[in-house]
Amino acid sequence: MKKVAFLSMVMMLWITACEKEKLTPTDLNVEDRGQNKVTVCHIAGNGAFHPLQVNQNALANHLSHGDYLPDADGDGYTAIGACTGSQDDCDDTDAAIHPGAEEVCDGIDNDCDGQTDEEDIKSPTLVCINGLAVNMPASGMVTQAASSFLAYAEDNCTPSNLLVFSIRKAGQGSGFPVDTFGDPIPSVTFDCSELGTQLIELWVKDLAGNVDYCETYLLLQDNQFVCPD
Ligand SMILES: [Ca+2]
Ligand SMILES: [Ca+2]
Ligand SMILES: [Ca+2]
Ligand SMILES: [Ca+2]
Repeated sequence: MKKVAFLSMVMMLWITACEKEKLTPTDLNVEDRGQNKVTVCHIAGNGAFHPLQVNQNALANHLSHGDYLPDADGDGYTAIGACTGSQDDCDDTDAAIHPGAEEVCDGIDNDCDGQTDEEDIKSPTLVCINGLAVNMPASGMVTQAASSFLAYAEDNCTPSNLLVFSIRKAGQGSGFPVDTFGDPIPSVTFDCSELGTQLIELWVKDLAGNVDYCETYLLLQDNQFVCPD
């Protein structure tokens, strides 16, 4: 009996000692291990990646063998398709870009929601020229580009060269003019039945889909008597 009691005591002491030594997951940080550990996506023999903790000084070696850092830019979000972590950093080379980042006007999807500059709710500024006089050519048809009615356009977000323009004869529809394919309409065409002042709408759209329009006119003249009386 004495022997059993003694052994039990030894066991208890041993267990207590072990409990003291046991590290909780929160203790398993860099300091306690005395060396810098980093998580890599380690490539296995079958080509699959799985997370692996490696020593900092072995990192270069791992990377050269096909492993990669799941959060290469260190913003706390791992790359889309990474082996571990949030897997939602749409640009893992730029720490300013990640879910929850502020969306700013820069032509980039800053917050990784799949939309670019979606905070832009301001319509472009658009100014038409004050009318355009055109003489009917021998063909009896005049096609005028939308750009020929534009004086000035600017947006708070979309660069001017990325603004989209479209045109229609006034009163022949509403909203941003599109053709049957949904594409903007680049020009308007007039014939001999439309001599005189013809109102047109010039429309502009920014990358966020905000639109505006201005109205001006084409004065169609027939100085060379092309059109039948
Ligand atoms: Ca990242
Ligand atoms: Ca990022
Ligand atoms: Ca966005
Ligand atoms: Ca942006």
